[in-house]
Amino acid sequence: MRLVPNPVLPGCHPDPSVCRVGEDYFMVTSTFAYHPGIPVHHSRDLVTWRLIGHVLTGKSWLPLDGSQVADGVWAPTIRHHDGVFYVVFTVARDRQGAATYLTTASDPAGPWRVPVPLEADGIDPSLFFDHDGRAWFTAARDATADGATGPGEIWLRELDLAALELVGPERVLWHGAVGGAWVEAPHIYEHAGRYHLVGAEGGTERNHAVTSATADHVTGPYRTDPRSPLLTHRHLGAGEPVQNVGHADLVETPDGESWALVLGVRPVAQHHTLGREVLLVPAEWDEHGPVLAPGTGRVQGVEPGLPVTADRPADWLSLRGPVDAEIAGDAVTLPPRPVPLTAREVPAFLARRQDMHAFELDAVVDSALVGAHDAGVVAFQDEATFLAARVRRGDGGCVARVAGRLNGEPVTGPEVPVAEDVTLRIRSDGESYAFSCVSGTQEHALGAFPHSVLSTETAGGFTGVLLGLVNEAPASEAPLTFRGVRYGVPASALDGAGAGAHHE
Ligand code: 6LW
Repeated sequence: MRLVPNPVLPGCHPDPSVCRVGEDYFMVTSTFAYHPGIPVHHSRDLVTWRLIGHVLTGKSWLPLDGSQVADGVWAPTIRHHDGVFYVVFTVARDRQGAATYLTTASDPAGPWRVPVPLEADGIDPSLFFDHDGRAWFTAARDATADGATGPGEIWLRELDLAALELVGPERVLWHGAVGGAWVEAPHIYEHAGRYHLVGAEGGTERNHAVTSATADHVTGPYRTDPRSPLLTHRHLGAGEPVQNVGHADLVETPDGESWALVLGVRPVAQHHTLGREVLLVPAEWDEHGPVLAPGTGRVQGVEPGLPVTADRPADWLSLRGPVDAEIAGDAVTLPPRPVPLTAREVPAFLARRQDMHAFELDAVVDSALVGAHDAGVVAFQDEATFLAARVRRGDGGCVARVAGRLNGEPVTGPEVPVAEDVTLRIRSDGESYAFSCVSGTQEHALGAFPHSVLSTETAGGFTGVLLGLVNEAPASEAPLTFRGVRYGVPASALDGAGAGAHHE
């Protein structure tokens, strides 16, 4: 088996699901409260993925007003059957499945039809098309088994493909292999006449794991594959560069090789900021079922500092719905909105996933145009945890400063007067976020923070950092253009960036 360079899709792209049509692979991932929802990536080799569209765009978008960042669209599954692409997904509220939807398309790049609700409980819906043409829906929901926490029960019903409705009796298939927490992410596969239910257990943190069960009939009874966990890094210790490995979807190449896409994180000093990323692992089948990462039992191919993604086109995201942004080359114009990043509404915010540990984000603002704006560049984990280098008009002219929240607590840094064009900058070496501004020829440090403050381990949630632009301003203000917007590898270390910001 060749060693693949992992992650194959870096940055916050959790819960990968993949299908193959001929020589083409299509992958979907979770987008929480971000818009547009559910990116569709295409690949010919499972290693290089290119964004071709989104499932939830302006027209079919489900309103996410009021949603916390980590709620919203969770764990889509993509499948192809008889010329039609299917995606099923959950919309979560308060970290629980609240509604399940199904949508279809003839072209995975879109357009996708307006999603239809399915009468289904829980999270992590999936579809399985059997060789007899019947379609089966599975999902994970809370179980009542002793000691279970979170989803703990995988259930199944038939999907009527003409009516797009669940029909027939509901069957509980499985309560997991390793006992306890978060039995989820079910996908059924048929192999050599038997049915294999592959799931995830242990929660999507350090104890995450791939487990499975097997049956002679799609409806069960399913018996746990006693080799479970089939793949986990829970026992490899803190030194292992990839952690939280789980949530697998398997796919076969035209030549009959099997591979799995799984999620995992790449912590730096035990804290991860890039979210859950997509990793590729070889798989094979034996008489008992799937074997993941045969011969090694772990995700390989992760090189520190790689991949470098700066030249990839940005998949720009807004929060909870579209913003009327204009993007022209490296210039981004954001309308004013009086909505702070702390509010569960649609702020004037446009961002891309942080998908490299070390990066530099620059944007130039003409301070003469900054009226009642509070605008800047932001490293955003969620509505309670974000840090921004912002400009606003003070009594004596325009000033730049760090302002944000860490676990809900306001953070502000000292103000630095700026004139005319000002470059706002966030720079990271992977272990810190340093904020600065360049006014004239001088770079001024505005504040630096350890990377851990924006990590999932400290902030909670499970979405990863986004890097972007914000324009908080009364609606009566003019739109603001950020010029020279550049996300890249840092040019040089910033002297003295440690000075400045403090918790209030
Ligand atoms: C996803 C589920 C999970 O639906 O996180 O805890 C959810 N595990 O599998 C969101 O990514």
